[in-house]
Amino acid sequence: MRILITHFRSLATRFAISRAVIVAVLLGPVVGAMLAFGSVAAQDATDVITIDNFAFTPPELTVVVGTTVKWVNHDDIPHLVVNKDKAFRSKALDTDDWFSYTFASAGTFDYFCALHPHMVGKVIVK
Ligand SMILES: [Cu+2]
Repeated sequence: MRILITHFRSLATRFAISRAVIVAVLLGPVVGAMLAFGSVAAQDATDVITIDNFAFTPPELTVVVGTTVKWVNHDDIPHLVVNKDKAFRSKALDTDDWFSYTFASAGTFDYFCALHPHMVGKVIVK
């Protein structure tokens, strides 16, 4: 009888493991596809311009209409992002602060830092 119970327990354990394996095998590709789709969608939607050592990188960025561009300040001093034609203007961005703007129409958008006007950049929207 004890042997039978032990045998039953090992069967139950094996069944539980195999069920976990089946769930993992079934869910793996689904979760993988969702993660892949999420990262592709994020890449499509947002482009990042970093502010480092008093410069915008990349200084010139070309995007499609509908793209959100995010500026992130990595410097230890504040910077601003101001469009020459007043389409957008950030607040003063401290270290690791960011500003984003979604480009709803095509055009060339020149911008600069209001605190350091020699810092310039350009977003070309097609
Ligand atoms: Cu600046």
